[in-house]
Amino acid sequence: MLTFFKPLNSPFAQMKIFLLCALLVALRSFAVEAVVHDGRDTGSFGGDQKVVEARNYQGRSLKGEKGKKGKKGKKGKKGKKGKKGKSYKTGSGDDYYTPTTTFSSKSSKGKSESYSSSSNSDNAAHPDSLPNSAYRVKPDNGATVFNVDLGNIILSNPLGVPSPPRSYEKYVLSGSGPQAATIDGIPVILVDGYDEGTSQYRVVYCNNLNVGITMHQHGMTPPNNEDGVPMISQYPIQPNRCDRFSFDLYPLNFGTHFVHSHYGWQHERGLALPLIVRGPPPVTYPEPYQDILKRATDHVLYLEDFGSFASDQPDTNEDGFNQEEVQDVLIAGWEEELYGSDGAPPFNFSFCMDPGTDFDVGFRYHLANDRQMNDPHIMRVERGEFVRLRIINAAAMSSYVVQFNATEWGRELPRPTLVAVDGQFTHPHHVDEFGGFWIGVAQRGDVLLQAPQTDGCFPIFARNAMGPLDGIYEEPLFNVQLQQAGVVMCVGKNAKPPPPGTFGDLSEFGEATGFFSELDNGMGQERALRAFFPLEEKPVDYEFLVDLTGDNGFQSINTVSYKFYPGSPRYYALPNTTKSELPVWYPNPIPLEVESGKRACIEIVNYNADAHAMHLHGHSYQVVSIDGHPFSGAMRDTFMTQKGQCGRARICWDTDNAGVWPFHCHMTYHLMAGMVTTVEYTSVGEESIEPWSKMGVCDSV
Ligand SMILES: [Cu+2]
Repeated sequence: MLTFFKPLNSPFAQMKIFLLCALLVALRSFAVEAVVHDGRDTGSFGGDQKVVEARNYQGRSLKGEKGKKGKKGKKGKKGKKGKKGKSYKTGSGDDYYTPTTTFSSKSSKGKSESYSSSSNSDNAAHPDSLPNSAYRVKPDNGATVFNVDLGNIILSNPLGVPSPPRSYEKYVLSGSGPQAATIDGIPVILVDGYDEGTSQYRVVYCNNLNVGITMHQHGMTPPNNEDGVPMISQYPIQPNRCDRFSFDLYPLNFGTHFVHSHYGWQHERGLALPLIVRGPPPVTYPEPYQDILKRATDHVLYLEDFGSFASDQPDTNEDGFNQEEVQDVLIAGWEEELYGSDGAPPFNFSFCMDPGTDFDVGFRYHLANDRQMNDPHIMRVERGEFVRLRIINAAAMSSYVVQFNATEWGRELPRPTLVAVDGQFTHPHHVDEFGGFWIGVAQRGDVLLQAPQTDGCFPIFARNAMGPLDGIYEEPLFNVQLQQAGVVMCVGKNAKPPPPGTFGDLSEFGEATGFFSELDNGMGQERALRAFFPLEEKPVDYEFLVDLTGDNGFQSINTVSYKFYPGSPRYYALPNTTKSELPVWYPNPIPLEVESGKRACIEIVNYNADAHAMHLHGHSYQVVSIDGHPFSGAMRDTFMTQKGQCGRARICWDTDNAGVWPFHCHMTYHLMAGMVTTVEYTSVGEESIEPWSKMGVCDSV
């Protein structure tokens, strides 16, 4: 399985591969030019020279330059058979097929994405600029295919203000095949896992947009080259091409996850969907929950925020598709503080800020299962039916508290009970203990319910966990009663769903306490959760300190802002490098380096006024202490920090999945501003790894 890490035997062979890659890259650029002249705008392109320079830089090994030994020259791509690298093929013949869905007329209109309207020129050379040809990988028999298109969503009542419905552009996914399903009105990737033997994730994504995409299986633990991060683990899937993701699933992968693009702003623009791996509950799980898990029906509560705007300029991003405009407003504000203005001195962001009472970014809409609360999805269940409600927070910036408003629940399970977070079992936890289930950005939670024994309809609300408002915002901009989404559960055949508008607000709830601060309920819940399968006792091999520094958007980790491709290196701290010398994409200057088979821990310290949803790719970690108080907390892939005051949390994991794995804030505007680092394996057993070597330069041409 790890053969693709194997180094080539001779430096001469490596050189040949490198030269071949450089040649192919150069040829590719000519083809791209032809596409541009054809009038199709598929992004930004640059000359051959710049593209090859970027490759050279990559191949040169930053680590080697820093004086670390034994890692140079392991760049070729070898033996990655059966992996998704195969999917970019050229030529003709049986390997290719014409998709059954045609290009949507919208997606070929030439609307292209840009990533920062003020810095597009920095991205002139896009190494992922491949010719836009009609080649597609042929799915295996029985593979599931998901098409990515540009569609529309019709919404009304922005911020609760009655208004005529209006249409917004939003990415949509539609699938067919054994792992495609529709649950509660939305498309879902649904995989059956088995206790004995492995099952396989086998999904082909077809890109019908005119811009590259990547697809990240959030919460999965695949081989590194199936991770879906642009230019770290894969080339973006080019327009009118498909890419296959195929990897084994194990019992620890059973659970509730989601898939989202890791490219630019695409996730916030709707390029995401639920991923559910079903499987039997642990045989040791306590009763009656184990039995109820076997009998429960799967339902989905899928949360998104939509229509971002800069909070102090509410008219930004009016079409819902111009996140760059919001980011530019934020950056201008942060830079003013950073460099000082109007006689104010420059602000030092590396000290412990007080918890923020406001948000940089607001949202006009909160959606549950693609719908607003004034016209919610109706979830039909039988009297006394057991429901496993799989809650997914796919929002860009918003955290929620999910409240279950039935006055009485079933007899065998009289209280809604949390059994898993982030796809990992916890000890059963009654969610009413903290006033609902608190779910941070990118987190998931599985709540067991038993429907009441009498007919009726009741809402399940997800309220934006905004924090104390302190009268900062005027209604209706941040009317807390309207900052919510939800579904309506209707029990029994005779229950009549409410007319649209009936559940447009939630009249009864207390002060909108925040998720994040010292005494808030989200943090209370985190402290109360206990992993059902905690890490084994083991000495710690790596202790990392990760300081979240910077203002609400001048985001950095240990004072370095790193960005994923194609974000421009607007903020950076590559040692001894000026901006003009940077290639368009470059290795993380300060990764967290580990070897395989070890125990690693990170102490996260949040200097920042805002909270952050810290997500590690490719692993589950355990929350083992908060503010210095040790406990056997939940296994997670995303931890929501406290706001400000240098709140601390410690997470630990086993280094059992080699590769280059991002560790980043999942809140879109923080991520895009650079709150990213990487965990990089330096060896697998006896072999050393050159990070960046495994992406497969040649595979993609
Ligand atoms: Cu953040």
